[in-house]
Amino acid sequence: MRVAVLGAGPSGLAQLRAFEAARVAGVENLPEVVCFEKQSDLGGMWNYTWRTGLDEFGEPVHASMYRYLWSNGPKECLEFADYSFEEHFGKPIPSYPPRAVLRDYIMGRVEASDARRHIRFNHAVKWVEYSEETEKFSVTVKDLVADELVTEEFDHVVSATGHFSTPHAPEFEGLDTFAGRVMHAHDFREAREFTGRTVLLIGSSYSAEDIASQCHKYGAERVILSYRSRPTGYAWPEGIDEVPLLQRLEGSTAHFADGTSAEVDGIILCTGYLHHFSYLPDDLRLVTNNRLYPGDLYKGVVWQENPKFLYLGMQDQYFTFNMFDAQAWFAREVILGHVDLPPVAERQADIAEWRAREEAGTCADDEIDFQAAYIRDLLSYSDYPEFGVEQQADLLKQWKQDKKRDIMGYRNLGYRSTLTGSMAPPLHDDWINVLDDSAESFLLHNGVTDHPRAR
Ligand code: FAD
Ligand code: NA7
Repeated sequence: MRVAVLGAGPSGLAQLRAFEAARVAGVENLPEVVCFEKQSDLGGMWNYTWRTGLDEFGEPVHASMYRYLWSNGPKECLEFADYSFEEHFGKPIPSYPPRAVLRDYIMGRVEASDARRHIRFNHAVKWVEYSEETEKFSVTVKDLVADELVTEEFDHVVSATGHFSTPHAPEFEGLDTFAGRVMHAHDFREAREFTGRTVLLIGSSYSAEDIASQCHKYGAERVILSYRSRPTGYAWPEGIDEVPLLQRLEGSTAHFADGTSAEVDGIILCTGYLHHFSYLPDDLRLVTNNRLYPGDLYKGVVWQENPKFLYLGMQDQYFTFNMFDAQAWFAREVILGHVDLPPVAERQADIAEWRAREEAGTCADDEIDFQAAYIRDLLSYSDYPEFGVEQQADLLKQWKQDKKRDIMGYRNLGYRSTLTGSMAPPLHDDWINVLDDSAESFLLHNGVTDHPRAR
């Protein structure tokens, strides 16, 4: 049996780890697993690149992360159950590490296993097709270095190519004649571009709030957040304002729905992302908005129309790395035939039940509890280690409150690991003052001296 894993970000790596864990546990007759990754290294979204648009091979740049990005949730709520932060760094570290530190952690678990040898880097998946006749998938990939297309057959395919990469970029009147910089959050890289300037951000979710904080931190004169449905509602410091939706631009003047206007130097569309699968035919392609329980996926993972095709990480996310693990361990059990899939109608009823439960939620705490319940359900199907999902849900609710209390200061706080019981130390200085986000600087300032990145 052959399994193709598409993408070597946290979700794809979780799938490789899941099979590796089975091998170590002595499970026999495991499939051959091949992971295709279009980037030259693993880590997915956590790899930083200065590139935007197309990469050196003409492929769309996957990365949406930017310089100075720090975790926007406590690391205690994404900790791998089988590899704690303390195991990786040798001691407790603060709860909100910068991007490079989280990437180091992701890499650490991979390097401690044999996962890397399964990955074909610089291989972009171009097309996947299922044959009813052979009951196999043909996966066509482009070897970007050799510049040639290759097609191979697989019994199962796991799509783990992420869904925060293809911009959803709506039109606004006057954008086409605006004299300043216009970009989507996907292409944002360097906050200092806006030092001393006024930047308008459209949107009021994670990208908008984080890019606003960044631009403020790195010296933007003014940041204006323009919302469609509701403002973020945070007590922003002076220099960050919230206004209703942009109606039109006249030259560099932005006009908003409440009749106010402002002169702006640049505009960033923080308007979310599309689930986009250029390599899939309609009968395998997930069509959804960004929500906690996309339709057509049994247990959020197994494609209804063809259960040999599976998706990881397609949900909107409170939990991240450990949820991907729970999904990957479940997917492994499905692929190995250790989980008996119920008939199609029963699966459909299960999906409908979860979606009704999601829709009954009325606030962020309900959403957190929903995702925790979803993960708890997944865990009942595999031997993925216990990690205190409900305790982590409580931490996420605490995080919400801490953010509400102090949007520019919440990253100074520490939380207790549900795995090790250790309390994270507070950040060495106020986050707003820490301009160097390198792993080396973070680790040294937070007392981690014997980790390779700190030497
Ligand atoms: P990705 O990380 O997106 O990985 C997908 C992989 O698939 C990539 O390596 C990509 O190159 C590859 N791929 C895509 N298409 C192809 C193809 N055709 N062929 C071959 N390979 C392909 N999460 C947190 O927990 N904390 C945070 O602070 C946080 N901040 C975020 C900030 C931003 C700006 C964004 C965009 C996301 C953030 N996230 C955060 C969520 C983040 O997406 C997840 O943590 C995680 O990266 C998702 O993992 P994934 O493997 O599902 O997808
Ligand atoms: P999200 O969380 O999907 O949010 C998208 C935002 O964009 C949300 O505020 C939307 O407003 C807004 N939006 C969408 N379409 C429009 C239009 N047409 N006009 C105005 N505003 C619009 O995406 P994010 O990028 O913030 O976060 C995604 C991930 O990236 C997340 O995991 C982060 O950690 C980083 P709405 O509230 O729907 O009215």
